[in-house]
Amino acid sequence: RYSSTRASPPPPKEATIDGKTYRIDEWHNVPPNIASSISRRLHVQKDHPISITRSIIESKFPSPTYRYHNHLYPVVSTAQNFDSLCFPADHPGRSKTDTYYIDSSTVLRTHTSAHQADTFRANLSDGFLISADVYRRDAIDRSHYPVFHQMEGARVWDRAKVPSGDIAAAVRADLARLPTHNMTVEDPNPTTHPERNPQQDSLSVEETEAVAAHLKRSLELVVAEIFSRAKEAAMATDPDFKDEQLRVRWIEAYFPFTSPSWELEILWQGDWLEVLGCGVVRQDVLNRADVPSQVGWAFGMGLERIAMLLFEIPDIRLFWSTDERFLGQFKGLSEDLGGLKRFIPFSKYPACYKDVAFWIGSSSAAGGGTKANTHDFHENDIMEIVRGVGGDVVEDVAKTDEFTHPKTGRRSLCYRINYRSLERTLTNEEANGYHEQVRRALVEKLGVELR
Ligand code: FA5
Ligand code: MG
Repeated sequence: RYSSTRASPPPPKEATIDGKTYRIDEWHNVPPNIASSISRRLHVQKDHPISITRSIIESKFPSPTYRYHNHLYPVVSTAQNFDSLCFPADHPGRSKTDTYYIDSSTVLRTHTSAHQADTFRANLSDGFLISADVYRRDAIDRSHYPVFHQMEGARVWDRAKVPSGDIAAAVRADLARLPTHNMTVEDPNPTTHPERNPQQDSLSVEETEAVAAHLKRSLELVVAEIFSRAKEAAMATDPDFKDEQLRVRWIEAYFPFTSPSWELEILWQGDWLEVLGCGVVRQDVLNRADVPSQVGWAFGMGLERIAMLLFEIPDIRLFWSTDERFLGQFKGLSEDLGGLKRFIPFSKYPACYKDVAFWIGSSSAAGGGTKANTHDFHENDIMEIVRGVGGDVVEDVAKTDEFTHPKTGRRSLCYRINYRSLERTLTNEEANGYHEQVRRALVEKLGVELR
């Protein structure tokens, strides 16, 4: 029934995305549900929690030292998204399994860092914040979504402009001008480590220490602000609210465009939630952006993750809801950031779990034929198929079983899909309808054999 030899129509040569027409090639992999989210621009939508979160963070990076950019277009070149940031040619982030390609040299930005080099090159201010929608083929769960929002921040100092060319002294002076906070932050690692988190040759130990300290303080001030507002919001909603001990920690990280690098994690509802990545900007990035005399830091923060903490929003899909029961809870906040309240979930509708199990890899069984099933796909392909069929009705997709048949050597996978609308109870027939389409799409698009 699902013969893989069936002739398929010739692929189209162009695609329309957000009203613009693009030439496409065999790299094109942007599904319609992803393309249609470009027009939403939640980070600048009045009274939307992502936009409110952005404003609160912006208030901790004052103008004119920092300049804000909130309208950069999401279609960028691979040169902007990867090359300008020193991604090696074989970096997995470049693969079609992780990134949405318009054509072989044009992508939907996977991070706001895609605009770092251009913004450094324009050299309009000592610092900048870029907030925008970003796109990634990724897992599906309550803190991951294929479209989300990031805020990029950066601060530079120019060797040619600081007094006596002393960057370390200039950075320390700026650090001394920053406010302090009284939050406990776990930071067990040394600033640099020769193998795990090396210092750059172009900077002295002193300079690296100063830039790292300014970076960490700046970001801790954001977290302290979010925590204090989250507490206010919680108390406004629940006068008996008990303040829990919040835990925040710095861990070592790796990015091709910063060194040393870190991530900041917050313990939230029992799990460590990664909220941002950051580091000392690689001199190569600044050199390629024609500002070789500058030194500085950069970070990239997940706005949904911060908004979830701030308002206690339990599921990342809610940000895309147009239901008044969601949006109505944030009305007027753009004008009065002081009046934050916790989000009150509308009742949680029942979950509907459905399993799908299938064989992948070649089969020598059925009819003694030698026809091979392809198994040339990535778990993200499964996620995308499920999301393509069920949209936001899919809460979660998880692999529940995997084994290799001892005789045939074929692999079997089983996934459990949770169908649950945020807005109403799904009937079993509806869930079965989605599930049947998912099963069919897995066969048609991935060539698996259902069990
Ligand atoms: C980056 O994207 C780097 N560009 C960050 C950076 C910028 C590092 C500048 C150094 C200098 P990462 O892939 O870890 O890093 O993503 C950054 C943040 O985005 C994460 O910490 C998380 O908060 C958020 N994030 C990542 N993937 C998702 C997702 N699928 N859904 C929601 N939020 C996500
Ligand atoms: Mg990360």
